[in-house]
Amino acid sequence: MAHTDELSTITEMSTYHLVYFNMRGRGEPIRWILLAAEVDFSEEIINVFSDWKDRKEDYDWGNVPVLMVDGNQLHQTTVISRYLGEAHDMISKDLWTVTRQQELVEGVHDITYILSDLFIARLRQDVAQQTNMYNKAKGRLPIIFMNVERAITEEGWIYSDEMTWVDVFVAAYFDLFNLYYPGIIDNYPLCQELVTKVTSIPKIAKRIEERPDWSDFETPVNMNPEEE
Ligand SMILES: N[C@@H](CCC(=O)N[C@@H](CS)C(=O)NCC(=O)O)C(=O)O
Repeated sequence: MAHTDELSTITEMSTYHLVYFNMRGRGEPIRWILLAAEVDFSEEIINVFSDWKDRKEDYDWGNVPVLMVDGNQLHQTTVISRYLGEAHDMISKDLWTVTRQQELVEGVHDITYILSDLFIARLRQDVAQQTNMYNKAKGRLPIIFMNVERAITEEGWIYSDEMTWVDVFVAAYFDLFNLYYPGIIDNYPLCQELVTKVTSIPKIAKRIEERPDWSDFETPVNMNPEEE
């Protein structure tokens, strides 16, 4: 992955400010990549229920996460994550490998749209829609785990012999998915091992230990209306 010396110098000196809700959600993979890269960053936590309506228009795309890079807004979870990976040399080097990695990243990230529909339905007490989304995600997750399982190399990383941002991104989401659907990762030993390795990175382990409890919006409690 070629980037010029000039660009590398700029990114090494960049300041990062992550803006997200009082949730794990799409903020968590970005936080974990920042922590794995061992770079300084500040954070702004917006309360989704009380403060978001007054803040939404501050952001070019009207949503978060936003990574402020030297004061510039960067949007889109997977783009922010890839940018940080490139800027801090947590990337594979050839085009086909990074493309296959991105394929998995997008496949994993797609689930977030189903989960957010589920949480919105739960908030609206729309039981039919919540059940539908719960089952949709549940049906989709094994496909995701299976594809990642197949992509993990003997060294234990995704299409790579060393850790990249993709491993951190995927592990952050797998950690969340396994909390939402307990035990869903159990059939995928390589995925489990990947999560264990990433969550053992000291700064990430500390984040997991200290992170706030779930917000009401995204809590795993009462995910499945049929179980209540
Ligand atoms: N494609 C965007 C989706 C961002 C998104 O929908 N964010 C949600 C929070 S996770 C949001 O800002 N919701 C509030 C709103 O749209 O008003 C990404 O991947 O970052």
